[in-house]
Amino acid sequence: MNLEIENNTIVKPFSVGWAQTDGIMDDPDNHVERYLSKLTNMFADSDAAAAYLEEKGDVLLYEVYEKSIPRRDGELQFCTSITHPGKIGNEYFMTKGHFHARRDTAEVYYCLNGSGFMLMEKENGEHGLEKMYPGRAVYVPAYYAHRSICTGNVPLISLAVYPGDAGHDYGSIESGGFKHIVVEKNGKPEVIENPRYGRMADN
Ligand code: M6P
Ligand code: ZN
Repeated sequence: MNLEIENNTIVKPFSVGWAQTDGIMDDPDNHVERYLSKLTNMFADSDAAAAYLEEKGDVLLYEVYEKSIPRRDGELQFCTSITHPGKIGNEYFMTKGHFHARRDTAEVYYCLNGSGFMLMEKENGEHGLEKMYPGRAVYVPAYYAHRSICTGNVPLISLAVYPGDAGHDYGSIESGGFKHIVVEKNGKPEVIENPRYGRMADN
């Protein structure tokens, strides 16, 4: 991508529609799909992830519809995030999760459908877990990595808005993971310590 051209792009006023129940944007510039086969290692029980793939085949964990907005200070990125229902072992389907490359940038998620959690963790271990359900908005402060987790039977759909130049940093999450995970226990979601914290990249 040529950043110089991108940074000089003039954004004209526009609007876009998307269905509240399935989160599909009418006219997206980009549609990202994340499948289990590429993400087995992000689950605490990666053996259960491999077994799931073997038994049921590949499955779409989550997807994102977004408009192309210049990645510069002053603009706002916005997209819909759709996390599908399901579990690997007892851990719910979720997004990869990321820090913002520019750490001093926040994000707002407004839940449109489904139910679940937003897990937020700072590099120093401080964390927050907020419930997501229709009509609820979550504020992810600057310096917090964040991940959407779907704990219901239908997709968790949110609108996300964040600074134009925030960027995504997946590195430390891919290698170390989040300190906490959300699992089903006695039929209900529960947050526990991640048994593979710090060594998610190991097999
Ligand atoms: C939300 C936003 C996006 C993000 C997406 C998927 O829609 O936060 O910026 O890309 O969720 O999450 P991830 O990038 O962690 O896979
Ligand atoms: Zn973000």
